[in-house]
Amino acid sequence: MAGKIQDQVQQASSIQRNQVLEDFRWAITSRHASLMGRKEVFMGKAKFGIFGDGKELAQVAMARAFQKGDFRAGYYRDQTFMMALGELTVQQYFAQLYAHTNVVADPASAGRLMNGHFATRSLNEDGSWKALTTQYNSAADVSPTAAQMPKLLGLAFASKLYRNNKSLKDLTDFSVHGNEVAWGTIGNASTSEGMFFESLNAAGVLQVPMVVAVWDDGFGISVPKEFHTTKGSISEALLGLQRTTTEKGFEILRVKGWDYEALVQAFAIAGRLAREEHVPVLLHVEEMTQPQGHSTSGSHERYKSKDRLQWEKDWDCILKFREYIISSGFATADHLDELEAEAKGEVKRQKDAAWNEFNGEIKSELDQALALIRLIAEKSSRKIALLQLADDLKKTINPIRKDVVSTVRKCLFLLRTEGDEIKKELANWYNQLQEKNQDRYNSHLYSQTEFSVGHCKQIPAHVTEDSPLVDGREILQAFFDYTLEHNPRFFALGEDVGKIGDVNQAFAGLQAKHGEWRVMDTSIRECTIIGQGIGAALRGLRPMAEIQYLDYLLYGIQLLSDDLATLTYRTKGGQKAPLIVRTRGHRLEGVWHSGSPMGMILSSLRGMIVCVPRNMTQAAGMYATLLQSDEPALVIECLNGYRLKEQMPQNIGEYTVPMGIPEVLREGKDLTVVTYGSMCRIVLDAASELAEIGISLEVIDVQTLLPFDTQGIIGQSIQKTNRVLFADEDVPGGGTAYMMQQVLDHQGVYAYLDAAPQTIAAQAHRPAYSTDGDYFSKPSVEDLVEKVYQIMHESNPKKFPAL
Ligand SMILES: Cc1ncc(C[n+]2csc(CCOP(=O)(O)OP(=O)(O)O)c2C)c(N)n1
Repeated sequence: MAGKIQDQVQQASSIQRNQVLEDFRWAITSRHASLMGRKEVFMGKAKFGIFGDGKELAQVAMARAFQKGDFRAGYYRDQTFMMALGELTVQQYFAQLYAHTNVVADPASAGRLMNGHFATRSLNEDGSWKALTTQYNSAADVSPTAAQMPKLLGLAFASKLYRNNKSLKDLTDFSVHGNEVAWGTIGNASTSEGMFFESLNAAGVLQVPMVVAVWDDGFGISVPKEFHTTKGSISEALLGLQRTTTEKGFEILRVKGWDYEALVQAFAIAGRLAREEHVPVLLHVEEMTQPQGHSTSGSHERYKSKDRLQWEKDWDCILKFREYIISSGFATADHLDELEAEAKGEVKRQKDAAWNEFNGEIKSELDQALALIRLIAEKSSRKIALLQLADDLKKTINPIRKDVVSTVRKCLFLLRTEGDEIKKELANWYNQLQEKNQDRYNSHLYSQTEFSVGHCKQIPAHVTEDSPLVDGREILQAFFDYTLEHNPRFFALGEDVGKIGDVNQAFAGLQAKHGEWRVMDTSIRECTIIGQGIGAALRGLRPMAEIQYLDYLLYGIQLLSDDLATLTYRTKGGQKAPLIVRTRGHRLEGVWHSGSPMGMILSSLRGMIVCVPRNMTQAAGMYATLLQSDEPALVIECLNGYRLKEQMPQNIGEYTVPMGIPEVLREGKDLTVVTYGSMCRIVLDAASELAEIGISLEVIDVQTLLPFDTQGIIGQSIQKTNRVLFADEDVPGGGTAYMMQQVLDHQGVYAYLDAAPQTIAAQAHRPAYSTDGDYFSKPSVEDLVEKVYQIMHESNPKKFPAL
């Protein structure tokens, strides 16, 4: 018996020794990756570098507490953590540094992002979900500091839902009883951002399993922490969040970034509290260092004192780890030196492999280009110039794709007057290469799988004469009721969405009917409402996040733009977050309750679907389409449409409205007006008035702005009317300019136009208050009538004399 216990003790201590040495190996591997990474940038082999040196020890500790099914949402310092988990090889790390566009070489971003942007792949190649509970997961990083926080909240919130919403219990690929922890990392300076505070407060309120580790190295680039944080310490500043024996809140832990044992213990405690009790934890890791400074963009000698630089050397976490290992008797200095030499050799080997693969692809393209140019040169009258271009290309040091393509394009330009026979081969090769480059650099803005909106089933709304006339909001209410019943993954959240069923009553009674885990209230925090939705959508749920009024989308637009809209693109189809953002806008009064900032939306949300339904029947059909697909979307309902009467379709919940297909609301022959949303009614009223004086308008509702008229319906209309006016209530140069550009650039209508294409929009300022304010700020029926009349007058002044 005694022998057995002895064995167990020995086994335990050998496991511990293995663990410590394994952690040392990852820490030192990661350190050498950082050191070599910086050199690669200075040798001109990579454009920029930001590294995780000085933060290694905390990350091996975090990796120990991280379990399958868990999610990380962090930032650019986390290479050690990803390596220790086995989710990032050194070769992949360098592939990203070089911007290798192959998704196998760089599975996180396919060369689309700066180095240090980590992600695991949640999706199979066909866009279907992998079993997330059987893998380690990292949400895809973004560069804006603290923008990882709102989705971190959502990732943690998903566990809360999976634990409490019994109808989700079969979704075991996504959660096992909501036991998954969402682990966040953030730099100390970035905790000054509003998103950080908003996310922490929400996590405390919601009591979600979220661990936030703050990597505190005392600086935010050059600015010391006293300038960033009250009392110079985020854990001090946030003491009010600390839970007590009687009140829920956060657990706040502080630990030094060089203290291995304390780190392992702290992360283990944090993980347990979050996982078992759903208590959020703030883990403030202090006394971290930055041996090579912030990034390759500058040197920290410029702003750190000599004393500080010396302190950073003395308290380097790897140095301290070595001391700890030796003093605890886990290994001798010689043994650690050996391990380090091995790790260094391995980093070099993998770095070289990454470079050879990256460079090899380019070199092969370069060689092919050179061979073709030289061949053609022999037959061409521009021989000397072509050979010169080829020679210049050959001499380029560390050539990149741009060098090859730009040389080939110059050659083709030189060859423009020569026959096809001479240049055909080069031109064909170039076209094929450009197809590949399109895929490398410009693909996956939207889903390229069967889960895209384009693949959704089209089912028309079934309305008969007997279909009852109801308030528009009742159509939405019936739709949401149906969807809550039929789709267990669907839930809605937002300010006033739960108890009263949103301020316009589309969810009225649905919380009482379907429960608080399906239809829920949030506090006033647009940014993290969206983050909550993004995080939950990343974990297989179908959230509908409500922004009470379109004007307040501004609080969330940064996150939508930087995170949600770029997600498919920046992971090259590796992750998806099918979040629907629901809001209402257009046509009320005053600066903050009537906006229609479509230009802002259209410019910043490429990568999302943007729907602008003219009524609630269309809105419900659009929601049905979106819920069939996996693409993120913004739907802007008409604020003045909830009480207007519409006929209730018999197949509510099932009919769909296709994306990118405009609808001709009124046929006409003199002029096409292209519009959407609330403006449809104004344009239709104007059309009726104009009909009385013999002007026939064709009125088109575009229905969705992204995608835009994928079948060229507007162009066909212009071929008939030969005149076009784009109308909306955004500022001039906003939504109307976008629509005009889409039609002119993509629909070849120039030759059919008898009059200059024109726009009519609101005044350039935000609208004035009250009905009069609306009338004088936004396009009215009279404005429309006069504008159209003016265009017709220019065509036929006799028939339509000047006003
Ligand atoms: C919203 C935003 N503002 C500014 C930057 C530029 N920037 C990148 S890193 C950084 C400092 C971050 O410091 P800290 O959070 O302490 O993290 P550390 O780099 O020290 O680990 C700044 C200002 C950014 N990426 N995003």
